[in-house]
Amino acid sequence: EAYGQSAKEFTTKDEFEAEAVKHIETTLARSLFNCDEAAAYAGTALAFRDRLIIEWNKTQQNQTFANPKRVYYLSLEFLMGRALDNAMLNVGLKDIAKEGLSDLGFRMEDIVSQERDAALGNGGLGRLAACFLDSMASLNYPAWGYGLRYKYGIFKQEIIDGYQVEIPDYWLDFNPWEFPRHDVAVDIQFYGNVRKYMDESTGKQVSVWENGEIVTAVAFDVPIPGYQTATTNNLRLWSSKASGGEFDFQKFNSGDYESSVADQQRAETISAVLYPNDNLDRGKELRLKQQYFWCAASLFDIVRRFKKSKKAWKEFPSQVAIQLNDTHPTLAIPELQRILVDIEGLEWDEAWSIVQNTFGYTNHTVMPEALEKWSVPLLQYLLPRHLQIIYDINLNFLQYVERTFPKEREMLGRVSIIEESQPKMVRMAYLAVIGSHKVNGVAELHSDLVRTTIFKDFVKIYGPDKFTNVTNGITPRRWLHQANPRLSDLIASKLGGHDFLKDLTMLNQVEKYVDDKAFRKEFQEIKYANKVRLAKYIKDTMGVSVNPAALFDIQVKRIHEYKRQQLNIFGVIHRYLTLKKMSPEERKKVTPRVSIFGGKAAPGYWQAKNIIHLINAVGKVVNADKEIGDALKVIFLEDYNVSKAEIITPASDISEHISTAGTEASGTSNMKFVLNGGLIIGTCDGANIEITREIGEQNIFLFGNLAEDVEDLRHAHFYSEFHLDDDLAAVFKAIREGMFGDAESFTALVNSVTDHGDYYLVSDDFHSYVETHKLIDEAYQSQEEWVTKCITAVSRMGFFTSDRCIDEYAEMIWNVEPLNPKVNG
Ligand code: 26W
Repeated sequence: EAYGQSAKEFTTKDEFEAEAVKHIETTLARSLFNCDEAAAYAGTALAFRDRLIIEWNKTQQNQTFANPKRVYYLSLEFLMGRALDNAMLNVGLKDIAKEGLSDLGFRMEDIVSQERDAALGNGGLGRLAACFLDSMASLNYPAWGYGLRYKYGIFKQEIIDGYQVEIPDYWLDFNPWEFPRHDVAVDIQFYGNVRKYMDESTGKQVSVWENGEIVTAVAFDVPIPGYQTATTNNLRLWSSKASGGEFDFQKFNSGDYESSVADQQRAETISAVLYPNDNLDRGKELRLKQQYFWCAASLFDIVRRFKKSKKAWKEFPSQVAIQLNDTHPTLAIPELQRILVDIEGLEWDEAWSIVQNTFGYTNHTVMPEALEKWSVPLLQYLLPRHLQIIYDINLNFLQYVERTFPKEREMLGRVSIIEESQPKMVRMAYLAVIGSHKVNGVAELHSDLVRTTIFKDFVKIYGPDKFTNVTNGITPRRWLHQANPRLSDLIASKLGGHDFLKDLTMLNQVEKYVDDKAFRKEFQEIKYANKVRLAKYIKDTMGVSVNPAALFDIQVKRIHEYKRQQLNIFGVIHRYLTLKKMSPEERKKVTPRVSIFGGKAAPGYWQAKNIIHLINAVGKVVNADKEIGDALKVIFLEDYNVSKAEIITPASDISEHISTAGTEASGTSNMKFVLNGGLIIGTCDGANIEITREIGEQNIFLFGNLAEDVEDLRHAHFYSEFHLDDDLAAVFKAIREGMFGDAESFTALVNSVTDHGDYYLVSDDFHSYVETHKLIDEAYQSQEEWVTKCITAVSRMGFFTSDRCIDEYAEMIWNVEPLNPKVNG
């Protein structure tokens, strides 16, 4: 009610203008005479927000009335990016808004880019959650997202003198897309002790968790509109505040003002900042507090909603499906058991069967350093009752294993939730497996590795059916239609409209036009225009001119040794050395390249920061080398995020997905690049394998060793004599001799390959990588064949929509159905 009272559903340009102007003049209290782009953005956003609210309220009413089984997607990260463009496209009134803004003297792109990214995530896992929300709404699933409302999202990255510098991302000063629900507040307990007593009337032992510290969770709701449907779902983000209002008034009145403020700040710290580690578990107490705070608030909300229906507890799993996005929300398992047993008074076994039938767990990584473990002493201190429940879950489980496999006693230590280390640790992935009815990986190879490595024993214990695969997908609304409207419209012109955005398998009809001259020309022109746009962005932000006719070679993702940006930059250095040896005539014949990098390193990940430094140092030398000119440019784009990805993704000729085989669970940007008419160079890893199967191996550049050989190769680095590939040795020599400045700062990076076992197998894959890049240069020379590959690949990407993915989850894991959005006002 703070933002004006009437929520008119505008449908024409004039009505839109009237709404936007009304918001600018009244909600923002600004005169149209000094309406700048920020105000125009705010007015537009508020006008569209009004539209969303109407649909949102109807959807929630409809869901309450029909009371179907709902999906709850628990994710500590939602990497949403911007909301306005998405809202306009989903509502279907972007063109009207564009004309209206133009009347007011603004360009749509300028207005849309006023919005700050909602960057509540690190990388793949967080962006996947955002794509899933889009698909669940677009397919009319009654679904809720639950997350944390971080005050600071992922840090902003600046590159200063070639080094990453982190700037806090305070993003909430104007956020029209969230609605505080001060009436939806849940008190969450930490610390304290457990008192046990015998209930005389029932003869049952009762546990009471008491004397803890209370923090209040307040809900902030974000509407999630589906594409061309009335369904508008809800993303509920929890914010922490001190319980009992602003201050503890007792302390305040007794003169202890400081400690009253300190309590308040301590409470607010819980939802203050997103942990910026990707694929690394550091076991920090505040992170555990975040996890419990969010799980407990979400479960309270879910249970409260269920209880309104007055159904019996055994119906709970028929009404509620909860998906755990990695192990981060695993505490929801003992928390639901605690609610059912300690608060609702159910028998342990009945409660446990409800728990198991409610949860599904998605694993996103098999790398040991990313698997969460919490120390027993920390859990004992912070969540004493949960630790007891975890021990009881473990006892029951181990007794079952012992009964079932009496001859395999050595298995017990391996599968125990408790690792017998010093201190003892709780293995969250095992708890997640034991507490769920389905466990899935995110691409076929990854799901195979899940079954054969980290959860091998559990496959034996539970049978193979508990473990399954759901290959990741991406929303074509944001990643094709919004990021690349011209390509979307070209496809629509051949397919009789934009229906393919709701059924991406229709893309296969594009293959008919692969030899159509006009279609090919238009396709090429679109790619070129997207490259011109990126070139302009590079010029504007970095002052470097790049030739849009050069081959754009892009690697944008979190910086991590397993993703091997170091392999890429070593390859670039090799290219530079090769060019330097050539005569000017020879050099003119090579395919000109622009090597583009982007991505953040976790602030404490020193080696990743070295990689960023090397890329920037190489860029500085190469880009200033007059002899080289357009033949090679090296760009590190600052602060890679979702909205930048929308500019970068459509502009690639080649993108790099070159992780050590068996380490990248799926990858999702690989799908985005191919859908946008770029080819990829990649290892046989994650979803690259399924992309190859779909688009054909003549349309992808695969290289490198296979996952099945990785173990032996690592072993060989330690036990056989090591001889470095000549080309890679020359690259290292150039680095050591200071060709890119300060040789010493790159020593560790080089040594990780030469002296420390080359864990990521850079040297093993280098030759094959360089040879494959030569094939790419050649292929790019014959543009006709290149375009054929690109168009063919696009037409075969239908499988990788997150709509397919969500339908698979709904059918195999959640057992939920879409709910028709009745438009009944
Ligand atoms: C505990 C620290 C931590 C934080 C984040 C550990 C692990 C993570 C994530 C699971 C990392 C992540 O984003 N994984 C990526 O998930 C994507 C979506 O499934 C996959 O496409 C990527 O391959 C995978 O790296």
